[in-house]
Order: sequence, then structure tokens, then C-alpha cells
Amino acid sequence: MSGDAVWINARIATLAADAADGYGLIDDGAIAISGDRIAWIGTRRDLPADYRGVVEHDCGGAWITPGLIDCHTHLVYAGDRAAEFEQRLLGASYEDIARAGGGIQSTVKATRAASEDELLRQSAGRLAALIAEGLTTIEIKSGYGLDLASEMKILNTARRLARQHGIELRTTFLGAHALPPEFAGRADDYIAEVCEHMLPAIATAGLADAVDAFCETIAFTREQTARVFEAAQRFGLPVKLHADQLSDSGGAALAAQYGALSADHLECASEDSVRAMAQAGTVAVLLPGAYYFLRDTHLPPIALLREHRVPIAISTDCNPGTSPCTSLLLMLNMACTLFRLTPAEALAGVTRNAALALGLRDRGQLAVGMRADFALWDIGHPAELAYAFGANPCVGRIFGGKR
Ligand code: DI6
Ligand code: FE
Repeated sequence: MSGDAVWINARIATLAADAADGYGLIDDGAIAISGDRIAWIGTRRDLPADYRGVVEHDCGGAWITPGLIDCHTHLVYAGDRAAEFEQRLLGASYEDIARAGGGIQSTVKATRAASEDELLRQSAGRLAALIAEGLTTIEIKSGYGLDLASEMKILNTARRLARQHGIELRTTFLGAHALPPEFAGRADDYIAEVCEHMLPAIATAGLADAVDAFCETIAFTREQTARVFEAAQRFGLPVKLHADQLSDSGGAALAAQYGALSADHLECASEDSVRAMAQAGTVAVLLPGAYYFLRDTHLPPIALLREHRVPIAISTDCNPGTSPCTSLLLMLNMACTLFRLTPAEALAGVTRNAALALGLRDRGQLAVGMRADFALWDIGHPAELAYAFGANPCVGRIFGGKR
């Protein structure tokens, strides 16, 4: 049973679901690794004798947490939207800009025009910034291509990026993100194109692990979203949804009805929707960066999510329009200051519950059999990860058992 390596002299926050303290703290801990999995975890004095003699890494008293997981990003895109940010500061709303053909459409234009290499180059810095904070799994959505070739270009770029950077990736097909200009006034025809042409080709090429849509007054209706979900299910792909961000369109309830992995945003979600999510096991993904950047004031229903025991995940929503953010640690802080989550809830939101939001059962907490993905931190207590902002105390990243 001897492992490939042991990590000793660490303070560990396992983030186990049943941890009474919310963190699962182990003082003077040790983790033994075999291949890319955790073979043993506990206090150093209990480390079985078999592990003597294997390669030993001394953590020098650093903290270990599960590797961070960013479960909702639009990281692969071209260009930026700084000018639109200025317009909003002068009084235009996000919806005004979208209706005037700016917003998502301007990123679609830039992304369609970029070659795959250019798209990769522009996106690489964003991924590197996230990884520097101990990220070991990321989800990346398409949705700035809105035609088959461009959506495939984005998903292929995501795959190439993940290989280059050494990170676990889940890709999501978000063809129903916005109406492309060539389908102006013909939303139902575009949804037919997504369901009958784009989604089948992308699923057959193995380029997507899940399917997402934007259900909103400025995007797609519940009926159109349901058609996309039906198509996803025909190809055995799980679904997720951008739901109830700007208005209560009953999106979260619809997502739950289709057994969605997650419903994301939720600022305007109703109690009925929260109840439906609880019953379906749908994770709530909260995106404080978008809330902050749009200067939103309508808080997601945190108390209801707690009351109905819906798991809460936190993510960057990294995208050029509403959350140009490449720091998951900053999102921890904002989840606490803006949404009043506790630091332990916020940390569970970027580890254990973020894994659930991706349908991944082998990571997000440190336990025997889980992936050996963890981060080392120069901190005095894990609450500091949410407390400090603008700092990066990550001093090591172990990915699949390797530093
Ligand atoms: N919700 C979001 O947060 C992003 N997409 C979406 O459906 C924003 C997209 C953008 O403005 O570029
Ligand atoms: Fe998003």
C-alpha cells in the first residue's frame, strides 16, 4: 500500500462534507499519494509505517486545501469591452447596450475574426492567472462564436489551453448565449440551428461535457431553453443554466426540471425555484463578480438556499462583459462581503460544491481515493483566503499528485 510520495508538516483543510467545523481541519497533517490519487490522509503521527522511505515533501507548516475549481467561465474570447464599461459609467445599462447590438455581439465579432492561435494567445494569460491561485479544475464555455465553426474553434482552443497548462477541464456548449446577427428577428430558427445542427456536431466530436443556455428577457425564453435541454438530453449531455440573473424568468425551476447540474447567477430566483433546485440536487452557482461589476443591488436568495440546503458554489464567471475577472480568491472575498457567505461556505463554494456543479465526484475535498489535486498556502488559517483581497498566498500547487 505504499504510495509514491507523502506530504508532511502541513495543516490541512479537507473540506469534507461532514466536517463539523466547516473546514475539516487536521493539525500537523500528512497526505500520501499513489499515482494521481490520495492514498492516505490524517495526522502525521498516525501515518502508517509503510510510508516510511517514500519520497517526502516537507510543507514547512503551510496550509493545504483541495485545489480550487472554477466551475463557470467564459475564459476563451477575443478582444475586450473596456469602452462598454465606460458607456455604462456614463449611464447606459447592460441591457441598453445589448439591445443596441453591443455587449455580447461585440465579443462575438472579435472572437469570430480571431484565428485559433490568436484566441489561444489572448486567453492563455487569463488561465495562467487563475492557475497561479492554486486552480486545478476549470470549466470553460463556448458562446462567443454562435456558428458551428466558431463554437468549435472556442472549444478546441479550451482543450489546447488545458493541455498546455496542465489543468483538468470541463467544456460547456453555450450556443444559446445570444442571437447571432445573421438570425436577427429569428430566434426560433437559431434555436433550431443550435438543436439540430450545432449541438449534434459538437456532441459527436466529443467537444462538450455539458450544455448551457442564457434564459433571460434579453436572450432566450423558457420554451427555447427547454428545446436546447431536450436536444442535450438526446445526446446524453447534462445541462446547466444562466438563470434569473436580471429578472425572474423561472429559469432555475426549469433547470431543476431537467435535472441540471447547476443553475447559475440566481439574483432574482424565487423560493419555488429554490425548492425545485433542492429536490433536483441542482447546485446554485453564485457569481459575485458579475453582481459587483453590473452594480447590481438585487441579492441572490442566500437565506433560502441555506434553508433548503441547496449546495452553493462560487465562480469568477470570467467574461469580458460582466466579470472581467481572473481571481477566484477575490470572488471568495466578494461572496462574503457582498453575499454574506461565511469564509467556510465560500471556500466550500470553490472546492467541494464547485466539483458538484460540474458533476465531478472525485475532487473538491481531500479524502482517500480523491484526485491528488491540492494547493499550498502561506496563511495562518483558511478563513484568510476569503478575508484578504488582492493578495495571493498560494505557494504551491499539486496537480494529479505532481507539483
Ligand atoms: N451571463 C454572463 O454573465 C455572461 N453571459 C451570460 O449569459 C456575460 C456575457 C457578456 O456580457 O459578454
Ligand atoms: Fe456566465
